[in-house]
Amino acid sequence: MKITAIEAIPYAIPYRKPLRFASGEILAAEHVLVRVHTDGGLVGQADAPPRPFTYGETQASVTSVIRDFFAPAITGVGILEREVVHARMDRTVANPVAKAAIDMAIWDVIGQSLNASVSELLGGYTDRLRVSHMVGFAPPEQMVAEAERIRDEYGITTFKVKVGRDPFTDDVAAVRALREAMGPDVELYIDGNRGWTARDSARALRQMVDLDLTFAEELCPADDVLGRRWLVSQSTIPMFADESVARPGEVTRELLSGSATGISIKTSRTGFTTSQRLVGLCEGLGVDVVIGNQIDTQIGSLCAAAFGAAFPLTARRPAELSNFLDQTDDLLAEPLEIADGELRVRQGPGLGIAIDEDKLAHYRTDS
Ligand code: MUC
Ligand code: MG
Repeated sequence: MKITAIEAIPYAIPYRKPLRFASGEILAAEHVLVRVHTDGGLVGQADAPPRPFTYGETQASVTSVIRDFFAPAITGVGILEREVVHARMDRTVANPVAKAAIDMAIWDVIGQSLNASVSELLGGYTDRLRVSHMVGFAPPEQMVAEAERIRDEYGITTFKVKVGRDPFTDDVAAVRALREAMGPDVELYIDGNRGWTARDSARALRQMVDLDLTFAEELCPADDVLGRRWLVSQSTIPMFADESVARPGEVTRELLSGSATGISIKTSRTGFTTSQRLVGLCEGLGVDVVIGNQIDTQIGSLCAAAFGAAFPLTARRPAELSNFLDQTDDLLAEPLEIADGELRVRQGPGLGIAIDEDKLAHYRTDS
């Protein structure tokens, strides 16, 4: 079965409330729905969430690089020839989110053609994941109210707290308020999106040493090479790399240089094919991972869940799968559900993505 065409459909769905963090803010899901058509009549689908502040891609660039570069390069390639697809796409550097969506849509076709779920094809370890919820910037009392609502409505007890403002006037107080309000039984970890310096990170971590944080993610930029190693060498909790590890070589560099001790895997930026390699790399090195969220829609969260549930290493920790809860609407015909703190993996064939075509017609921005 061969690829005959690739569609890149830009759309916009507003969020109920903005998600704010150190490197940016999200007010609407201005994403691109990617459809891979084949001569067998099967169509694979995935979502591309452009993040200009992280990888430099925009909705317009994702749409045009797919239409003008990737579609011509891989039309005619067989759906099982994933390495050919990647070799051809990699003639164009960067553009991780556009490449990842094409990769996942191809896996969707493969699953459909075999009448198997992608999660089972990848590894089939479990059928559900515990969920971690991301709490964005707001005054401490609002952050606490959000975490309490999410715990009470969805049974989620793991929270990733966004930091990266002024640690000593804003962030430490917010994390402390969350721990005091939620008690010892919830799990808390922090994500700085590169907003702090290594020096302030060290001081802030000392001030939060009694708050039982599980780990800290991307507190300062990877380009602060020695600062980050210095921070890792004295931290009492693991330091995870996220946006600094968008490629396998970057994972190796951050881990072996001692600049990080764990990594976030986001299917939105490494698809399934490369994410699979990252799991092998981390397993071989004995390094912990978290399934991260790139402020994904239900389609993106469904893909992250399919991948996270496939392997013991990725299923070990609660996965970040709940950002879609803040969207006013979604393209999935059958909504994802989080109950008792868990999300069940959608069964196939493929990824099990059914799009509500009326909603797509309503939200697409190219017609
Ligand atoms: C995260 O983990 O950093 C913020 C920007 C982005 O691309 O993902 C988020 C969450
Ligand atoms: Mg992060």
